[in-house]
Amino acid sequence: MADSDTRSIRNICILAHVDHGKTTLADHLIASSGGGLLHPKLAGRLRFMDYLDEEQRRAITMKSSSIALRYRDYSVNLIDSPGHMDFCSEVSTAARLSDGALVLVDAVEGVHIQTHAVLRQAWIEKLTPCLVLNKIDRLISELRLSPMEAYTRLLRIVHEVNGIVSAYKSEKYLSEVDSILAGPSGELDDESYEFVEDDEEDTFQPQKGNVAFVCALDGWGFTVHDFAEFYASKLGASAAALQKALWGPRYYNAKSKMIVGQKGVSSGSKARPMFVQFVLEPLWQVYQGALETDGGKEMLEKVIKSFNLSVLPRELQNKDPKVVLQAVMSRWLPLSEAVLSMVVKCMPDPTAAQTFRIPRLLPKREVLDNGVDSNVLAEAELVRTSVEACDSRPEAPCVAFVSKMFAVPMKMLPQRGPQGEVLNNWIDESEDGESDECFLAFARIFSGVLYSGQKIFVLSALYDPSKGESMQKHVQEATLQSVYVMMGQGLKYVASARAGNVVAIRGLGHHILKSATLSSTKNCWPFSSMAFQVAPTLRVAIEPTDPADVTALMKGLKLLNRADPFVEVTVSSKGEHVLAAAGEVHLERCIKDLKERFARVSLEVSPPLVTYKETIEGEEWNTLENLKSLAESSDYVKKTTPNLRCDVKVRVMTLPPSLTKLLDESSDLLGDIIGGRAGHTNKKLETRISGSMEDENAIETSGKRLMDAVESDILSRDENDEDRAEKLKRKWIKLLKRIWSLGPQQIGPNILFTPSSEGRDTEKSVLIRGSSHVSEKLGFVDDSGHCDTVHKPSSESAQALYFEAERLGSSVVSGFQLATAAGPLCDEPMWGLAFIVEASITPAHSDESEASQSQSEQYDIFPGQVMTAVKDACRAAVLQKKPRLVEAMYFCELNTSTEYLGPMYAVLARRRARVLKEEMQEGSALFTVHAHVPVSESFGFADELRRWTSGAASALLVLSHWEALPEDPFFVPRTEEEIEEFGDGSSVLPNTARKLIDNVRRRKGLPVEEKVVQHATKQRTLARKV
Ligand SMILES: Nc1nc2c(ncn2[C@@H]2O[C@H](COP(=O)(O)OP(=O)(O)OP(=O)(O)O)[C@@H](O)[C@H]2O)c(=O)[nH]1
Ligand SMILES: [Mg+2]
Repeated sequence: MADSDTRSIRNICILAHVDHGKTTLADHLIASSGGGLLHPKLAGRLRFMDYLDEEQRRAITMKSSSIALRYRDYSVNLIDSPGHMDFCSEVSTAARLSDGALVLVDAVEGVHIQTHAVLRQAWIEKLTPCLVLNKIDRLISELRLSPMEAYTRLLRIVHEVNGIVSAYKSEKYLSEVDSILAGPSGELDDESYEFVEDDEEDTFQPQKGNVAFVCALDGWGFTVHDFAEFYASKLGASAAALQKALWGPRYYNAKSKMIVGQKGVSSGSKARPMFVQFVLEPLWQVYQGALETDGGKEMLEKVIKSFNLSVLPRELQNKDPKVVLQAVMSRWLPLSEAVLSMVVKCMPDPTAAQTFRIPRLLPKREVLDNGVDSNVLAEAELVRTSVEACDSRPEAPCVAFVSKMFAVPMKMLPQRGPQGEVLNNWIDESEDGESDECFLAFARIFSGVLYSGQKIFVLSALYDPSKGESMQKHVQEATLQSVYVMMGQGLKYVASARAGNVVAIRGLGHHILKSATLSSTKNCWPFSSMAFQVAPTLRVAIEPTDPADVTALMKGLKLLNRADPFVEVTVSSKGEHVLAAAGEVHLERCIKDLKERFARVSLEVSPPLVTYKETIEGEEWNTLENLKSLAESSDYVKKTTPNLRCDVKVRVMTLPPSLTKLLDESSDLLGDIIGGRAGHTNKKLETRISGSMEDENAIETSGKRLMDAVESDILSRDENDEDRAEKLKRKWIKLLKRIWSLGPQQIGPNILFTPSSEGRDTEKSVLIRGSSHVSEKLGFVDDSGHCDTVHKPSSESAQALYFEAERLGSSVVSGFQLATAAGPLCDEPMWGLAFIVEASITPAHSDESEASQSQSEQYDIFPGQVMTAVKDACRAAVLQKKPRLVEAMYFCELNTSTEYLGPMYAVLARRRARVLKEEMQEGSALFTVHAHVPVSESFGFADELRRWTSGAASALLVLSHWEALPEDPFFVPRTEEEIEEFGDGSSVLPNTARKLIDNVRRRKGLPVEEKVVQHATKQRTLARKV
């Protein structure tokens, strides 16, 4: 094959929000160019790419899969992707392997959350996008818009999509995403319009031919180019000039036969933009003629005649006007022709694409170490150059990227090769020889030629060729068993495949868990990791119904983990197998796969494990007096160790909210800086570039960000009183110099401050001071010397006590860690709290018997006692200060038509949702509602919504933030008014917070205070009747 072959390849994916019609569009492309795989009659209804049973049953796509099409002289690898939020990881895997993206938008529903997400994905992966506005038919027959109204709507969507892309271009996208998630102020439309004012040219311009208007269901579609060609001869203008005029405010002056701008039309005239006049109006006439007026076949016949369409008379006589309409329209404006010619024209071939995608795929690496073999680096550079050039010669280094592994049943593998030879399929690659599943790698070849039987290196994302032998564990050698071209579910065996192609590879099941780089040489950098939109959040514990099946379950989980790029399988501290999925639909499919394919045992699935946090009510951080009194006030909890040698006093208050949020979000980075959570930070290490320069920057910026967070909170509260705000700020700066530890796990959103150093030590008692070492690491204090200024006692016994106090510092920290890891309400981690622990120790009593003293020294139980005392005191302090439960919240976007608004609100109310914004979509009867829904209430939410609104409402959930429940879980009526309102408390039902707490406690096997006899009076009545 010559180089021209690479030039005639297009690798494209279809991306969109759920249900906007991706798979339906794919059907038509397959029917026309798939070599007879799909009969045109079935196109749009079969949903060929949704070949899994579960996908057909639910009518949504759940995985991305590829199919090789042939259009004219081009070979097009088409990847259909899912639009549901639960499967967004599959969008990442699809985008990595493609060069172009068809971004679909439903013309009725417009831009949605997932549209933003896929545009972002395409932008990150440097794909060339084309816009496809689908479901144009709904504008005519469902919304009954006039052509002019429809035009305004389409214009708006194109505008909006351009706005989103240009926001990414100007790198403002992060703040924009935040504003959507923030909800109430997220007036997205206005903002995105602003971005359009950018000097940059719009990405999507119908007059340039990269926007198609289609109806995937009926199989028709067009770009402006198609109409320009048609009218060119009629109007006597050049097609190129017409194409430019067929979008935007361009008008046709019939008298002068001129195309004029806005100024050229008199205000009173009924002039419509040319797009309306020449494109939409004829369409509307055909549709309305066919569907509405009885026997209105004239319009259709006119079209058939003027375009010389070959429609069979049999089709025209069909009783169903929709069928007739479809037959005519799909011949007049064939969908696949419109879309594929746009793809071929506007999207780059692999050679062109790889030259500009290379910075994203294989970023240039600076090797600092001089001791590296220059040959290695030279070869790595050579490999990079051949990827950049998409070198498809056999002698070029072979490089491919595997974006996911997927399992297919053994029986699906082709039995025969292209010449009819029998293929050796039965080399069993599964560990124990029992599995009927075969793992294939979904890969794109970026350079060289890949062939069956080839020996190749599998590089993990952490591999570094310059490090030589020490990198052994990140590189493996594998032999490729077979290479296949994918045809949806089917696989076609090929002996070899060249650069620029998308293939499935067998033989890597043991070597790759999720993704990897393949290379014929070890001297090659791994491709950069893919970007995922969210992390798996829904967790359940799984156990086999029959305990004897536990090995099968473990094996099944291992297979599942490999087959699904987005599942996380872990073992909890209690020894349960915990499965984390992206959402309910995803989870359900995972369980089904486990039961039916991978483990084949019956399973018990726990209710979702929702995590909560615990905090206290109040804004003490915001009042000067409280900050001051933190050291002195009598508002503390005191505990004494059993040997009476240590008194622990604990005070607690809340942290400013922004500080809490920041601590929580930057836990990975803080972990690196503080060096606390070794082992947990792997994820970060992968992407982190080591080197002292970066480290120092990171420290400086994270320190500064903490300060800024506090400051912004202070300013937001004390706008009017600058003096007070300034004082408060100074106080906080001082306080931040005293951070002893963060917790839980050394990096959580809770802070332990060192006790104020003013306390005096005496012969009889010494304070455990601790050190502000976290503040030092964050660069808030320069040296640790300030502790030494404390006057040290002189006598020998007092000095011994002093050293003991120093040693006991770590016990205080451990106590704090334990307390923040498990709060008093239901053993969930604490959230946003500041603790000050004053623990002072006294000398051992001299009258203690020698024996007991030597015993306690031998086992040294004192540090343990201090730790327990600190832990108990911290927990007690929280209980004393109005404890509150904190729960995770989803941001939820709902769409429904007006008549189902009532039932939808009813469902929202039952789910404790808080509505943020509701608005009617312009020009339609659709309502969009934004709300916050607690994660704990979200299970079964989508199903309930569907049931109550007869499927008319749809909802999408994205994890948003943590929020404290305002209710007091221990509420009992006390004041007179409360007693008047609630009675003496015997009939008060537990409030939501209490119910949630009790549920968690029950799950964890903690004691729950419950009344065994709920309604004693009722029981008495029963008894009397007997
Ligand atoms: N009226 C109308 N309906 C359409 C059109 N295109 C698709 N649909 C319908 O929209 C629904 C969703 O279509 P799919 O192709 O499954 O959507 P999808 O984007 O693949 O959905 P996911 O893969 O689940 O994200 C189906 O009921 C289609 O029949 C269209 O042009 N007009
Ligand atoms: Mg689909």
